[in-house]
Amino acid sequence: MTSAQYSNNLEAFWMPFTANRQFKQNPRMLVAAKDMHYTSADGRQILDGTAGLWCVNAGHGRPKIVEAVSKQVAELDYAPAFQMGHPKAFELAARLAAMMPKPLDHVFFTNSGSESVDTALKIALAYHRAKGNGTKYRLLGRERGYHGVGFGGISVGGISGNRKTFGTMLTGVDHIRHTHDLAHNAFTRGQPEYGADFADDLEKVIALHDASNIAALIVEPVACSTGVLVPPKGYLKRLREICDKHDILLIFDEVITGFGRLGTPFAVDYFDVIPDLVTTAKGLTSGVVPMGAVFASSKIYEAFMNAPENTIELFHGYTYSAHPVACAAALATLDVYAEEGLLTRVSEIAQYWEDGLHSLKGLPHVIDIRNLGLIGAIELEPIPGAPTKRAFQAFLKAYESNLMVRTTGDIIALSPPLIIEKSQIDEIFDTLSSLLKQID
Ligand code: PXG
Repeated sequence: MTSAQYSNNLEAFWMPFTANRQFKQNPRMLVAAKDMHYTSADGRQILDGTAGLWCVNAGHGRPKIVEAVSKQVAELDYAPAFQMGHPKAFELAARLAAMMPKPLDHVFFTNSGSESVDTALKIALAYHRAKGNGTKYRLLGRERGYHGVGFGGISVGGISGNRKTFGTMLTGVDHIRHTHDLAHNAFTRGQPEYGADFADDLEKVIALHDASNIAALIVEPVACSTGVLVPPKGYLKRLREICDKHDILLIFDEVITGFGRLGTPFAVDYFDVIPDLVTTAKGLTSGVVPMGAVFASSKIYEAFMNAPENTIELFHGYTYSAHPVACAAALATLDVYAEEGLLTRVSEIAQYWEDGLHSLKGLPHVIDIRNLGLIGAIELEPIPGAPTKRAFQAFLKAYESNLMVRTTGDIIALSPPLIIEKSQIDEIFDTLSSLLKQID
């Protein structure tokens, strides 16, 4: 068979998180990408309203990153990271550590957000054990949280569809309540005033299990995949205080909020709350090569450094941890971010984004609009008896109208590359405004 014949055969690829049969009847194929646009197989320019899957923060096809990756493949294609090293891994870790507030100054490399989450959960358990607190084995997450698809991530995650068919998952896990409150907070711009007290649910869960049995709480600073739930003012600070009081590690999952999405390098900076561990991926390489990184505080790293010097301190890592090509992509991505001020650029356009997004209030089916930084969500009233159908129609119509959006449930989610221009923000909301008037 020729390569064209192979690519016309859609059967073999079992697509992730996709309605396979529906897609294969009417495929949406992307063949190229540059800056803010994809090119579809039928030759259209599609405005990327989602930075791929929330990852292409620097925009597509950036020459500096392309060049760094090409050069690296030729120079050092692979090097083991177990008991061996290569310079770019250390350079990248040092640069990343310098970007994070102290004391988050150590970096463990992974290949995805899911692996970053599993890594952080394992470090949390092993940390307490290293400190002589081995009974602290329980892990806490939050309802509606998304922490990837590993068994650790779905266990602490709170999205029922991602959990219900996978057996018992991790045991010893519990969840605090989510922060969504349509009755009080519908159409709030930015962070809601109401709801800091939702954090007190953590005290309830601690009272139930006892702090002596709890290792860590993981939350997304802004819960994105579930449909963008913005934390109420004061909520994250309160979680930090409660964790401190009970010697529970706080993990921020910044797989989406990391690398400029909120107008600061990390959500840690935006909310001025410093967790013990931070998980990242996506924007680290602007999606060009898979890579994740877990930031750990010096307190955690030092707790592992007490065993005899010739022993491995943490029995964890991946064949591709600190892969040279991923490191080269990340270093070039950080250069692009720095040269173009992209990690703070969103602070300049966030108001324009918010105004455009909230101009959709009052259109048919719209029951809530939420935003923070360069993230937006439009929640639609579900069609009775057919949840998700209305938003999926919007997704298809948007694609026909040369705009890529994401939908989850009946929520349209937006997170374009950080290089977006005001005219392109207008284009996104003009397209959505006209299609919302057209769908059933
Ligand atoms: N944590 C968070 C907060 C995430 O958003 C992961 C972990 C897992 O990352 P990996 O690299 O293993 O996929 C994510 C991923 C969507 C969408 O449209 C979101 C993600 C992935 C794909 C689609 O909401 N988030």
